[in-house]
Amino acid sequence: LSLMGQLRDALAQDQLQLHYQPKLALASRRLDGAESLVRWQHPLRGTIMPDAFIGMAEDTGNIQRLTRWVLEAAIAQASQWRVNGLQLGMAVNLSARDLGDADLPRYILGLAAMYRLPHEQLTLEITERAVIGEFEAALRVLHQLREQGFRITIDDFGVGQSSLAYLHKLPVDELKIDQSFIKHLMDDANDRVIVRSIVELSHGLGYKVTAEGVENEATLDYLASIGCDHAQGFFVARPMSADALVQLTTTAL
Ligand code: G
Ligand code: G
Ligand code: G
Ligand code: MN
Ligand code: NA
Repeated sequence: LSLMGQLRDALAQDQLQLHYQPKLALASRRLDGAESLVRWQHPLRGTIMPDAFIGMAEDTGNIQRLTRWVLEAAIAQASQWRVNGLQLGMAVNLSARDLGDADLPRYILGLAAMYRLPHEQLTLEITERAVIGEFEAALRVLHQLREQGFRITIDDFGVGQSSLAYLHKLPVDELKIDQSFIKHLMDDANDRVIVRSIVELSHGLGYKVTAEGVENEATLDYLASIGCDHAQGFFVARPMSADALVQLTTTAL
């Protein structure tokens, strides 16, 4: 049986699992959130990473079920942390197809109510690509989510076919600078110009800004010095289990 055929079973048989990558607030140097990243624990092939099956899920009509599974698992986890006294924002990646699901806002609203999660603690990460296709429909979904107090982030900012002309038309709370601009930041003056400009653009439009792919301390310090709000990356922490994340946030950094 192809992987495609097995994805449906994976959903039914609880073979999916979430890892969480912490997010560091640069002003306070505190971990104050996490991004959920899905993995498929395949009984024979071991761990399969999302790049190998998200596109497939989109092509085979399984993405709606997959996204809804991820949303419920992530919201349940954030709610659990909250009950245990840990205030951490939770970010969930949406795929391009998800914004064509007109019922998504109602589904998310239902989960937030069921798990008693304050809406501002949930962030939906979308890529620029996601809003280009069915622009009007995507815009409706995003507006409904944001009106309910959920947060919207543009993920991988700077590498999509984004147009600055429509950026300000999107209901957005945050830009996440793509890791390709961050990786060589301390060796590449041009990347520093680009990153400083994105930080200024974000703040000028009233958005927060996160840098992803931070792999060393010099980069972290530089980002803090230019007023970037949050950082994510292997230097801060790798994606990890929920338990490992709790350990990390409760021990001093
Ligand atoms: O750590 P990593 O290999 O997990 O992530 C690879 C890619 O898969 C990233 O672009 C990430 O946004 C995407 N991804 C991870 N988890 C999910 C998910 O639950 N849904 C969607 N649509 N994409 C995800
Ligand atoms: O009452 P209910 O279980 O639906 O609320 C769950 C949580 O979501 C509560 O903590 C409540 O404060 C929050 N919440 C409910 N509706 C909204 C809303 O419209 N906006 C925001 N920001 N939070 C809401
Ligand atoms: O597209 P998105 O930003 O959602 O995907 C995050 C992806 O980036 C995941 O695959 C995650 O494991 C990976 N990632 C997170 N931090 C780093 C980092 O510091 N370096 C590298 N190379 N990858 C990272
Ligand atoms: Mn992301
Ligand atoms: Na990203």
